[in-house]
Amino acid sequence: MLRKRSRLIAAPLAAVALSLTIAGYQATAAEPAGPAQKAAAPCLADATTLVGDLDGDGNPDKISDVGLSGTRGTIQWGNEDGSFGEKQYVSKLVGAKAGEGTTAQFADFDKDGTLDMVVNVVKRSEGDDPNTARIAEYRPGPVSRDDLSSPDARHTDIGDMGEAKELRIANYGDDEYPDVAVLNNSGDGNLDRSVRVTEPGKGIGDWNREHDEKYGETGTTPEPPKMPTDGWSHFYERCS
Ligand SMILES: [Ca+2]
Ligand SMILES: [Ca+2]
Repeated sequence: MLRKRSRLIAAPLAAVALSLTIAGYQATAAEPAGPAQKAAAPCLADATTLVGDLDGDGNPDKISDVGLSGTRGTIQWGNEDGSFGEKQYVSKLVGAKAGEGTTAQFADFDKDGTLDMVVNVVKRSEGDDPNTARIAEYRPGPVSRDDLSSPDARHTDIGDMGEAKELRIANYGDDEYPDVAVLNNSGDGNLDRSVRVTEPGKGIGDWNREHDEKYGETGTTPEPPKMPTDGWSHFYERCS
């Protein structure tokens, strides 16, 4: 009788010891990997401010786009302690000259966790004929803090067939990849909404007739095409 009782007690004790061992093992495995960790997913501080890592140092940076039209963007680089540096204009960072207009948009277009950018710099036209862009690039992040350059930058055809007046984040096709809408001055008083749809894993694509017929719109200076306004808020949650 006595022996049987002690065995009944021993079994639950062994079970407790085993579960403690498992709990200890799990705690070790769940520990953070250290400073090489990736920055948190991009999020919105408010409707016109995106927070996410753009230069690849793992610290979130702050990108503001008053009006969401890509024309007056600023960047504040993030510090390790979570604070942000001074506001710097995108136009100045990319080296725009006097008389040039800069439009730029930021999002994680290729969904690799680091923010990317699309930038267009063009001498503003004064007559009916649009000017061709001096800089028209898709720059996958990380980009340089000094001049927003990217080793993987490539030419986009934004500004090859007109002058970009606005760049806006758009949602075409309702997938998880942010797209771009361009307010394009095609000359003689015509203003078009020209679209660039993002190709999964590649970033924004070039002009394409099918996309243009589906999502584009033509207009004029007095009656411009409607431009998207939900941009970032469609793809990013508010920061918690
Ligand atoms: Ca950063
Ligand atoms: Ca990216």
